[in-house]
Amino acid sequence: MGLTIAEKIIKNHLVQGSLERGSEIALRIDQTLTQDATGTMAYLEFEAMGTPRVKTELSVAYIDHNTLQCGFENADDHAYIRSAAKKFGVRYSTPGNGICHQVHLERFGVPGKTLIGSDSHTPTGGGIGMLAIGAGGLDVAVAMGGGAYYITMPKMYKIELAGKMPPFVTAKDLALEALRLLTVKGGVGAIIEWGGEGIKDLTVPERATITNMGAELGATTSIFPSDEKTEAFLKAQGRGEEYTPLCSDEDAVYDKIVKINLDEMKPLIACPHMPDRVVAVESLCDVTVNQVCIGSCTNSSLYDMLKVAALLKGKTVAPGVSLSISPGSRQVLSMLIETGALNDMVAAGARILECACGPCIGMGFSPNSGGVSVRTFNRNFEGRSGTADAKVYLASPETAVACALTGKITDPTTLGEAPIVAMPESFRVDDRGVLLPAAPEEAAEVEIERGPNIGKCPVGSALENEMTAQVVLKVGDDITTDHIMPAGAKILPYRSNIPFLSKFCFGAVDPGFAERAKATQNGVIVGGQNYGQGSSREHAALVPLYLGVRAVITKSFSRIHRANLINAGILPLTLADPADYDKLTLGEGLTLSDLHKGIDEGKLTLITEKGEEIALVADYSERQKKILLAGGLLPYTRDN
Ligand code: MIC
Ligand code: SF4
Repeated sequence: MGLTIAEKIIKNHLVQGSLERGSEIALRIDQTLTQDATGTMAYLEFEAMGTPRVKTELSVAYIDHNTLQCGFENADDHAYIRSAAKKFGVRYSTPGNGICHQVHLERFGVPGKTLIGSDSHTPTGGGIGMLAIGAGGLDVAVAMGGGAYYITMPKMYKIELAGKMPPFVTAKDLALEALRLLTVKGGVGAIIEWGGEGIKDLTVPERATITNMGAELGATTSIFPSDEKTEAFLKAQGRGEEYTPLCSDEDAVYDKIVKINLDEMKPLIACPHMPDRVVAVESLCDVTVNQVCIGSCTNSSLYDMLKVAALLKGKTVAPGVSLSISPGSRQVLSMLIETGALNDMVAAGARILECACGPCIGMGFSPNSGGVSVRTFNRNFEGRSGTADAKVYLASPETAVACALTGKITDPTTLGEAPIVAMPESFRVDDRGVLLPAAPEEAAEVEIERGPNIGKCPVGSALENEMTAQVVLKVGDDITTDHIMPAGAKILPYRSNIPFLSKFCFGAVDPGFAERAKATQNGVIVGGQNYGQGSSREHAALVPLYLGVRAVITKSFSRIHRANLINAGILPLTLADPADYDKLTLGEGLTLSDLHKGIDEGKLTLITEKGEEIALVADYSERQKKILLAGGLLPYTRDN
């Protein structure tokens, strides 16, 4: 039987298990990345494991999320990460050097290698033919220490492109089309390979836009072949020797094949507040726009920025519209300066922001009350922008410019000729923004800088055999990690201060939750479908752990969040019959007996205060069972 691209990479990195889909596999990890919002905790966890140096081929710590420094907190986190990176053998990408996924693609991504990152958009690396997967910080810490990364062998999906994209239809529209067809749950448990004639023309940055938003489909990762376009990109980055061709076999087997005819595509836009609420831009033309934001790890490449500059050249942003542009990396920014493109943006009225995540994670640039913001980003969850009642739409850079120029949601095809931008033969390579770690023989002398903002990671305790608990929260479908543990400028600086963060847990959903859960100390959360989608932040598990949450019972979970709950020692359980969701009520007492046997057998029975019995699925691998019994991955790793 032939193999898919992902299966070939997995086969080369398998340390345990087989290619049988649905079984647990362990992978050798070549590269890791962290960013600053998840990185502080990840390096604290790495320290707690007691390994002196990373064992990967390459590990990079990026500073890109918490770049607003309104007090000492973020700067303290950066100093901690910089010193930990220096000591443990990790490269440190300085603030201002760029967004982790953009910089990693430019400078470090290698076809055929494995990468895990403590950020859900790590699959961006699939654009260059890597097997790149988002994970919780603790999983990344384990991989840095040389441990394998465990996942369920995913199903294999293929999206086949035929035809040619019409003018003003872009890679972003393709990512949105995939979301329209498959929804935010459509990729769960699968790796999506993009193929067909239609991919031949797509450059690496365009492919990376598409693999980036595979995260919104819930996919384990997405991947493109490594071909002439990949080779050209690597050569232009001065890394031609890192190229290897990679494609799937003719007779590779897919669980699902989706076909998209590019000729029929139109510019698309995702409406508030979910990335899969996708419609044609032309259907929304009367909506007034207050703000436009261009950038993020989805659309901040030089390719995107040059198109934006060409469309803005000689024009003026509509009165009343605030346009921000954040180039993805210092390489992109300096090339925009060199080519004069930056001036075209500035002259048109754009507000140029730092090369960082910025508005995407609510780090500044929150819209006005009830405002409409059109963004080239990947997520438009309610409240994520920092303004609770803002309406955020997601679109391509071309559509974003059209909206900025007219002040209304506007189909970019009305702008006239589509800009044609060529990829440069060589990028401006300057790696001074990445600091190298200390040599191994000097590492012992490096002092770790621990300012007052650097806290500790909470650790769970061994699982008892009987649990009496109480439903402390009941929520519906599609709860995101932004609901569970919000981000934004006010809270992000406290990612290593779990007691402080806990005050905001589920704040926008139920302001009384944190106090109630903390007082109960044996809480159960009840959720609907796709619970925990979105970010990889393990804080969405660590904070509930701190608040005494012992189990989460849902109709279904997102992959990374479920793994984070297990790592934290919280039981993720699913309802054997989803209709039983209606039987569980807030405040109700619950009993789970014979837990150890139930976990071993994969099924548990819950007894409610009313005396009803509810069957639960406790479907864990042998390793996950041991982790849960030990009270989480840290105690498990320590004990083993
Ligand atoms: C996000 O886009 O939500 C983030 C911020 O990049 C997160 C990571 C985090 O919460 O720190 C992600 O996608 O994993
Ligand atoms: Fe940063 Fe936004 Fe990308 Fe997350 S999605 S890594 S916040 S740019």
